[in-house]
Amino acid sequence: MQQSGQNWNDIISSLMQAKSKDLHYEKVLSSMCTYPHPIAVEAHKLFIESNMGDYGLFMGTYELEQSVLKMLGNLLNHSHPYGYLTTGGTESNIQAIRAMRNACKSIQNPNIVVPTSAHFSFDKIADILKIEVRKSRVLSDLTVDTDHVSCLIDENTIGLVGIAGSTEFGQVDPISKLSDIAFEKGIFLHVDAAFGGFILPFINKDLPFDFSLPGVTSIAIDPHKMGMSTIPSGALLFREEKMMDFLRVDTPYLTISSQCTLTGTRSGASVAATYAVMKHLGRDGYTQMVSRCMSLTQLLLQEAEKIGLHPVIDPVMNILALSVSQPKKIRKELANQFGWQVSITREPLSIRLVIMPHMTEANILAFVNDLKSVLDQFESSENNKS
Ligand code: 0PR
Repeated sequence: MQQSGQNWNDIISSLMQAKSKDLHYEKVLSSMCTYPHPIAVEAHKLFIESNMGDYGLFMGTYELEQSVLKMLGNLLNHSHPYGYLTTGGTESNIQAIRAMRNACKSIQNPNIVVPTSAHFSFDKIADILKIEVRKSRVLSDLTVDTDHVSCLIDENTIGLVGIAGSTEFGQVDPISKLSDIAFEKGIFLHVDAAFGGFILPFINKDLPFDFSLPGVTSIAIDPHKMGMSTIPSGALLFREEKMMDFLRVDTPYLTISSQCTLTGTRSGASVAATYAVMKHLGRDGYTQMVSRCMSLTQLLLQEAEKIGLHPVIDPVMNILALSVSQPKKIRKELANQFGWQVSITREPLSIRLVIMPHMTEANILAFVNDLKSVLDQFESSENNKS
């Protein structure tokens, strides 16, 4: 750090220089985040100093958090859920499994069963919580094979995880079957709806995933993904209050006597942002936004089919995975020649496109045009070789 302070003009110029190197979301088809809603941004700014780590000092923000939990409970079929607003899906997943583990202290070598399609936060969980994470195979439609889940359960299994909107393919596991298994075995079931939680309640698909299923004990849902809130905004909800006690530590010198959260200091700005955007959009606003993303996904699918490409699965959500022969090369060329950001999936290999609210019809058409041009170049270089 330099000795004397800089003036704002100099600072803003270096900030803007840095920002000019950041990509704009318009050409990003690889992200589950998007521009936050302007109302969320305003609310975030208003509460910028609020620290939920010591919420006795910020009782107004605490009340907003309770309102958000109530709204999320309403969305997920629980009239009075317990939980808190996290930094995102990773923290929610860690805390859900930590609560299970602490609830089963008598089990020496606990394990959980998650689908192979689970987000990599479960690998962090294995490492941090020192718990065995067993991976269950998926069927050809990329939903978890519940017969295999049952095979992997033993006397040390404390819980299962189901995904409602998988990271790579946007697929939804048969949560109601997992709920039956968990209920029957008397073990926990955590649903990772970090992405799908703000989609499934707004589309007409018979894919139950929430607290309406008796075996579901906790849910992760992220306002900073399809909820249009600011980063960092996640949420962890439990069916029962006692699960919070398994996370509780004493905090003797704060205005509150204990904390159930993973982080200490915690953004109250994110709480206000999530409250504001949920109040502002309401069910109608989210339904409109999600249905627009789903229509754009269908448009992208139709246009991709016109150039001879096929989806790995019929998109359930606003994620489209296209089977192509050289996904890594295609990804590179799309970025280098045209500035598009796409990602690739592991198994099966494909290019993965997430159609977030920042996408437009014009951009979808432009993207398919550029994708065709990359595929044509590959074809002609193959022809030249032979
Ligand atoms: N669970 C699911 C189903 C997820 O898809 C993700 C993240 C998480 C949990 C973890 O959430 P946090 O990252 O909020 O802790 N899914 C995206 C991914 O890892 C996150 C992301 C978002 C990645 C924007 C890139 C990006 O540009 O792919």
